[in-house]
Amino acid sequence: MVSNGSMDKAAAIESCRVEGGYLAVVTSAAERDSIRSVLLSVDDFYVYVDGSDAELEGTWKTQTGETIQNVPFQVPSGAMWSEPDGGSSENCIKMDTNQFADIGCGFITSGALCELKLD
Ligand SMILES: [Ca+2]
Ligand SMILES: [Ca+2]
Repeated sequence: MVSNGSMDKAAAIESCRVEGGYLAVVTSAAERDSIRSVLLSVDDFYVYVDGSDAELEGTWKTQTGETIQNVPFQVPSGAMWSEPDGGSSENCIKMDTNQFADIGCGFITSGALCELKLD
């Protein structure tokens, strides 16, 4: 589900917790694309997902400290740049309608992509 509202990474984590879940981890291009196809109808779809490489640049980890082997970074077709491109200044991950990219953790997005606990 998407928790809507202007939020930085810390607020995104908190909003998922309040909803009874946690920031979603996306681990393949197929998962990314299927989530996106469902969420294209959400206004201003531009959300944080889980992942941080603050500890070791280029190694992405979840909130719980597990390494994400395959972060499905993506740029718009025809783009003149690649992602991730932010080095140590961009240690969080956002997903929007045509990108999956590293961004600064203080960047204000329109929401958070949450996974709800099924218990
Ligand atoms: Ca980084
Ligand atoms: Ca970037």
